[in-house]
Amino acid sequence: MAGDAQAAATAAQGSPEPGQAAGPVVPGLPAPGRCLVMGVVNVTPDSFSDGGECFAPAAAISRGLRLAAEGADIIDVGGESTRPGADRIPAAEEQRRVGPVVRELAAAGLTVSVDTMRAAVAELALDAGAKLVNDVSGGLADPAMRRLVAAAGVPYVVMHWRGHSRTMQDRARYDDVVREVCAELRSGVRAAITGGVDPALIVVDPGLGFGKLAEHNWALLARLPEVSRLGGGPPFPVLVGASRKRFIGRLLAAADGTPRPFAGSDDATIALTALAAAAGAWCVRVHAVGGNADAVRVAAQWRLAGPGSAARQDDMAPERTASQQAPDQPDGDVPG
Ligand code: PMM
Repeated sequence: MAGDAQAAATAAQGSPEPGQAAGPVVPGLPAPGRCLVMGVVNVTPDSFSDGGECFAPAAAISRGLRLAAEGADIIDVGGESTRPGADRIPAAEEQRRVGPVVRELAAAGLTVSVDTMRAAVAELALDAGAKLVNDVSGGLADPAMRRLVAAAGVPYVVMHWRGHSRTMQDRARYDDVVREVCAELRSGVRAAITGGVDPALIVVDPGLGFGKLAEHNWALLARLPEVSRLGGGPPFPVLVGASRKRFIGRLLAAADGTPRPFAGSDDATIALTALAAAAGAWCVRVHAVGGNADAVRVAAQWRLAGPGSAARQDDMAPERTASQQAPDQPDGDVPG
């Protein structure tokens, strides 16, 4: 039962930090009573934002340990670049990249998630000690993924996704981005639940930058409570991955229009973290942890002090139960 599972998870992971309001809880993961911070370790030569820095396993492991020391609650290890235009790599190469890093970080006692679209990679990572599967394709890239996650009984991030990186920006066409992303996420969540995944273990993610233009990302960020409820229904925990994405660099462009480089957008990421956490986000996925770890604490205090506190109707307060079924709103005429 989700109620029991959530209570057990909270007990296992410790009580909320002093003075913190309860937030969404995902069984088996840390539950400090505030928005979680997920630190990114990309074991790739060519990622979006930090490509190449952690390609060697030793560098990736020490990055993960450092991010945890700086306050990351979860370390997200990925071996395949998802930057726009990227080509896929073979599954065996992805396994070779993430396996040793996940194993070492999990052995050091960290909560590790694996960022992969492939069931075979997720399986290897779970065997190596990962506790969460972060699937940017939301179950669309590999038909075996939902079965694997259901059998493993681990938390599962269903991200909004319309296709692989090579062509995803061609699909950045929406009439009403929030409505369409919610509807498409609803289909992914429903498929996961139909495939046997416990609804209490599902996290949703609007997929910022994946088949989206800047205006789409901003609309989704400004309406996170609707994303959490997939347009109208009980809330799911929401993961937000805005860190170092191009739409932030464009916002901060120089007078001549040159986008701000990735590393120069960390302060803006911290601002977004505070806003997302204050709106009730469950977790933020970030590259530079320190300032974001401070921001989620500021946001928790902000929520605690605000009118109605964590029970506000307009946000993502925890009211889900295991009896929650697949959301049943119609998908409408959303393009596939
Ligand atoms: N973004 C990237 C990779 N993985 N996972 C989730 N759940 N959400 C995201 O927004 C997300 C992700 C791409 O960013 P990176 O290359 O900077 O890691």
